[in-house]
Amino acid sequence: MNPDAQILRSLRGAGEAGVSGAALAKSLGVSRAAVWARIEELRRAGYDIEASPHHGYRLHGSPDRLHADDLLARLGPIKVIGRDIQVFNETSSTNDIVEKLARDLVAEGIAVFAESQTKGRGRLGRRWSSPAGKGLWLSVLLRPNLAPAAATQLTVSTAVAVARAIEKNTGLQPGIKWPNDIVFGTRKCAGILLELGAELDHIKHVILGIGIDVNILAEEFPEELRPIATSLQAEAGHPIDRPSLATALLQELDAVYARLRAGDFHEIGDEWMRRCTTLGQRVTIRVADRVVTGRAEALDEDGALLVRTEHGRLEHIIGGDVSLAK
Ligand code: BT5
Repeated sequence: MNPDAQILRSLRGAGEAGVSGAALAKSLGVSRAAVWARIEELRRAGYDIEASPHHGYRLHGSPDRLHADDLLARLGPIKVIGRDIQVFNETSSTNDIVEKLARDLVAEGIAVFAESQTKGRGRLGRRWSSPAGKGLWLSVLLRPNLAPAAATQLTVSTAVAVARAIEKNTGLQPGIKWPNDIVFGTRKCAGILLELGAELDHIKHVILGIGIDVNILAEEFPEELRPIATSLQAEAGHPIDRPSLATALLQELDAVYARLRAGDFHEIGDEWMRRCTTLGQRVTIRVADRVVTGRAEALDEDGALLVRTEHGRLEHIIGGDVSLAK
């Protein structure tokens, strides 16, 4: 962990008691003057750090900005996801950045955030609106030991992690609409985009893109999204702290990924079913040029949606757009 992350972790750990410059200097193995210089730099980045002769340094507040060192400092012990973090002010799409990292053979677990994306994308080349400083727009590189057909497990697990993080951090209870929407009622507040690098029988890497609308006011959405989108602030009635939501999200992603690797998808699948607003409904699903209508009955062990059609046949659906049937 680098010095800024260590300083922020010590300050957060110490709370109101504060931590002395001498103690920080000792744990970092640098001079007190060097600690002071880092503290000044953190203050310039918006951290409200008090220095007093009695308490040493105390952290009173942090900026509403994502800061890689601060996220690392907040994360605590994780297994894979969040081992390394990068934050960009602006990029085309965080999935593009992670795609490059994947090609450079970077290890799995790195998470890349951007404060804004100029070409955020959804599935099938759709656009994803990603205004600056108002959401969490991130991508994570994974190298799971899964067959390509089981990739839907990752989408389902990610949806569970996103829902858990939102719940933990805001007290709100979002629903999951199969396969990749996090919703309040009929409005979407988060989406998931999985991009695979795969050979016929195994996945080389997965780029897990997640977009969460955090502090966007209803009237700030582009007009075409207003009827279908919502944000956590709009639902909660107050702004949400993005760095702490980002931390909770990485922790929950790490936890579900650990379960998935241990072969415990059924456990995640059960939680998904409890949170899912699609099950039990009559749905219409567009899969490429096919339309399937029926009752959404369950999820199978690969994360596919099982739909009972009018003719009594059970269809396994592994991707597509779901809408409620009339
Ligand atoms: C998704 O696609 O829901 C996947 C969204 C993934 C976005 C993240 S952000 C970080 C990473 N980098 C990227 O470039 N992408 C990922 P899909 O199910 O195809 O939904 C796309 C549709 O959602 C659009 O056609 C709009 O109707 C709607 N939409 C666009 N922006 C939205 C927003 N900010 N909030 C809610 N809905 C939105």
